[in-house]
Amino acid sequence: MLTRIDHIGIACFDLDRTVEFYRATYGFEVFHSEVNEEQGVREAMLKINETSDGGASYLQLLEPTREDSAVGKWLAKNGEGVHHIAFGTADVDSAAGDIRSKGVRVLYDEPRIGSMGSRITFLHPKDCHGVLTELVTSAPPAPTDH
Ligand code: MC0
Repeated sequence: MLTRIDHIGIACFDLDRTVEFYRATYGFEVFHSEVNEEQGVREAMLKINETSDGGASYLQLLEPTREDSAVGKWLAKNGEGVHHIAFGTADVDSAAGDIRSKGVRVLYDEPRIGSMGSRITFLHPKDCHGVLTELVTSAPPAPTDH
């Protein structure tokens, strides 16, 4: 059902400086960046590796776009660091339903739009031993011209 670590979300105060740290220290380059206004984040995805399910694993660097966003509130309380983990699945609706049936709070009634057009939902950290946990179904690859 859950077939990979899709990403690890890392909260930071300054996205550009944090991207530069990961580039200079480890050689990781930005694969994709975007602003997600609904989530209140500016983000950079650093691809670490492809995975055997056809997906990939990323580090996701997150800078809040507003103080009252989830990441803004978390940063004010905790400072920089790992904010959440995300598991990849081919079917986020099914995975969320299955996990909800086990008594874990799923935060959204319907998945929302995440990085790179993915569909995402979150599990409450208090039901997951303190770890904010995200479920992700990647967007299908864009059709290629032949
Ligand atoms: C909050 N808590 C956490 C936490 N955030 N614990 C572990 N990890 C986190 N990241 C804990 C707090 O310490 C607090 O515990 C309790 O949960 C309630 O937190 P709060 O500060 O009062 O905040 P709430 O309740 O308003 O919101 C917490 C909640 C929220 C998890 C429901 O952050 C949320 O809806 N998160 C999901 C969306 C999200 O995180 N978006 C940003 C990434 P105590 O013990 O003090 O009561 S967007 C993203 O990642 C997208 C773009 C993508 O992947 O594509």
